[in-house]
Amino acid sequence: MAAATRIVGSYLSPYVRKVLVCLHVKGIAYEIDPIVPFYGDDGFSAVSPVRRVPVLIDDAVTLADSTVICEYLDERYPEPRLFPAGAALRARARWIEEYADTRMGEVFVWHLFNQVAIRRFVWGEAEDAPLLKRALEEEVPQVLDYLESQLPAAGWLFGDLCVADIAVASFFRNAAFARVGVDAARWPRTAAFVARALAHPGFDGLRAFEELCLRTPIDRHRAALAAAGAPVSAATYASASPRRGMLAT
Ligand SMILES: N[C@@H](CCC(=O)N[C@@H](CS)C(=O)NCC(=O)O)C(=O)O
Repeated sequence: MAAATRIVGSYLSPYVRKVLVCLHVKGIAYEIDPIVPFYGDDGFSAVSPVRRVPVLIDDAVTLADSTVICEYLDERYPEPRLFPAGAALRARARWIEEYADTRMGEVFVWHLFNQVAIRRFVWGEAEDAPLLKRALEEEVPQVLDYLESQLPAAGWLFGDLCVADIAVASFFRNAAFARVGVDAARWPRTAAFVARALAHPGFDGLRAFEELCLRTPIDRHRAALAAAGAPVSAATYASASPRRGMLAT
């Protein structure tokens, strides 16, 4: 029997990863339609009007934003909690999640991963070398400086693993895909936090599927993932040719 919860979106997306780790933490079974968003068909436009992943589809809702999805999961399936208790800690968790989704998204997805992977493999274009250089020399260090001031020396940001920890860690997989690591001599807390988080079973269990996608042509992701045991859905929004995204960043 198909799982009641379907996630639309590639294992290579940090926003999809954030949702998949939250599903793992809550022990919710899901199936996945692992499309790269640019290859979504008209049906994808209907469920994701800005043509972005992840999308969650279940018996009650269709939602096309990772933050909205994680909040929904936390309200519908309350234990274990994805947010700390108390107004101040909850607000701080939301802020760190927002910082990850916006600034880390801009730098780690658009200025790094998009340059070295999406431009080449989806659009057949060369990277924007000045943009990539500025990201590596200025923007990534600026993000790491900020995280170093926020992340704990041990454990998680606000007690138990929460959505803020998961959101931050998710982007470091895309940094790794672009061969960017964290210098532990310069950012020791961040380096240790990332290692700790990515060793969590929620992240570690996705690693083989991510690596498979990295080494497989996009039009074969679905079949390769199914053969490797990923919970691939029978239904798909995949199309054969890509369309440009709708939003600037
Ligand atoms: N705010 C959204 C951002 C999602 C997002 O940017 N997803 C990327 C994949 S990493 C995407 O779908 N990009 C396609 C596009 O921009 O056209 C969320 O948190 O879900």
